[in-house]
Amino acid sequence: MAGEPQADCLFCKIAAGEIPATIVRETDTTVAFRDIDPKAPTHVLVIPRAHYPDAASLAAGDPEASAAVLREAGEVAAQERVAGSGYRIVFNTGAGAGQTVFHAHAHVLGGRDLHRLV
Ligand code: DGP
Repeated sequence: MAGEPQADCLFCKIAAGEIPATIVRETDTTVAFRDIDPKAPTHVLVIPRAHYPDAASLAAGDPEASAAVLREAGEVAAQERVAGSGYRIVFNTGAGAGQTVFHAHAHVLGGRDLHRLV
């Protein structure tokens, strides 16, 4: 069923506490944790607890969780003190765009000059 945890999903396991991660924020519907391979001083992933393979399917299947992910991305930026200098919220969607984990997630990137980040 749409949104149900998937046994073979890395980020479902992080959301369930079965795999350790450096968690920076949690809500009833989202978890935010530091990326294992950071591309900026602040590089946090925000995921919905519900399993959807990418941001578009999340938005279609659970608009409230989709909005919560965006809201939490902003809260992470404020908490990490990068909101004032500017930051990026990135949703890689599809393998051709660099998506490697097929559980919807927002990258929150900040703390350095991001003009040349594609
Ligand atoms: P993407 O390529 O957009 O699917 O982003 C997946 C990100 O997930 C990538 O930047 C690395 C990160 N990542 C992969 N495995 C782990 C893990 O086990 N723990 C954490 N914290 N991050 C992970």
